[in-house]
Amino acid sequence: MTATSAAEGIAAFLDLSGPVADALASGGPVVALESTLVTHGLPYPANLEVARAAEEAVRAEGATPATVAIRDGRVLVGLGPTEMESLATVRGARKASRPTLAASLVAGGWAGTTVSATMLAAAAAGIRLFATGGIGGVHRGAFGGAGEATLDVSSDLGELARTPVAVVCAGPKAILDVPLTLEYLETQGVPVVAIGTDEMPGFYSRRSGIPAPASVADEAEAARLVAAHDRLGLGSGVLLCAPVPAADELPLEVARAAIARATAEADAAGVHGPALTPWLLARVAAITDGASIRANTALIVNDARVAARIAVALAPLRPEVRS
Ligand code: PSU
Ligand code: MN
Repeated sequence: MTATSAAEGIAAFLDLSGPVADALASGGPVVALESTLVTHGLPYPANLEVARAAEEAVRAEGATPATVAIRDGRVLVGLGPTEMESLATVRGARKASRPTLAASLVAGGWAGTTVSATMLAAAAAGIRLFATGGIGGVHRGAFGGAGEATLDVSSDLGELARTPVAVVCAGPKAILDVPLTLEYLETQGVPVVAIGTDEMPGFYSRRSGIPAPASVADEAEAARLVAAHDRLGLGSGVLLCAPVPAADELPLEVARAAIARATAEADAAGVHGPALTPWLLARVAAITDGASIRANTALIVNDARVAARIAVALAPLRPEVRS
């Protein structure tokens, strides 16, 4: 049977863990977590540590974590400890996004789900909040500039435009063209909201030097905004941005220099396509002697905590429990 909507189609591939199924059935707060940052974004064992710590941070706030990943043709929503370990250590895991979702399911084995694929799974499962590190966006040079246009724009942006899930991140990844990413999201009708600051959080760094399109004071206000956006039925997501904790940030100048070098090296090496983001993250980690990994880990855990607080505040604002 051909499904008539992504929610209906993906629902047939979902395997919810016991705790996630229970939480959803009772209308409790649930936070989806993605897994490409585990399979492609961070090296072992930092990847396993952050996956566990992000789940712990969600639980500590009274919500249920639901890490999403693909295994053997099924979309798992909620992983047990053994599954988490396999995901973090398996070699050759695929990177599943909207364009590669079908291939990742057909291939068998493990795939990490990117922001776009995780949003699709969350929406199909009835999960409203989702935490990641940094969303994908418009890569530098995507629309030309010094060289030829690459048109490398992450499918994360199209997903935010068409799937009603609120995504908490520490800003678009700093390896991107952040101003163009914000323009693209505005064109696509996606609210971009910074929490507790007027500036866009800069992923590895608290600051970016770029004004945020909108701001809220705290998680409670963010929850009210998400509830209002939901009631409008616009069908799109919301992007909520929380800065990396000060103790673990990369100073903005250090991050900028490392990214400039990594980007030039990627150009020279001809790296492009889905391999580009993981390649740049790994190069920045090497150039900063691992300092970027510490920042990346801290911001992911912080985003999970913030998303859980919003999910808890949102639960009473949304009495209509999905059946
Ligand atoms: N956040 C991180 N590390 C990551 C990612 C997010 O801290 O590796 C992943 C997300 O899964 C996001 C993906 O969707 O990077 C973007 O990849 P691309 O630019 O190829 O669309
Ligand atoms: Mn891309």
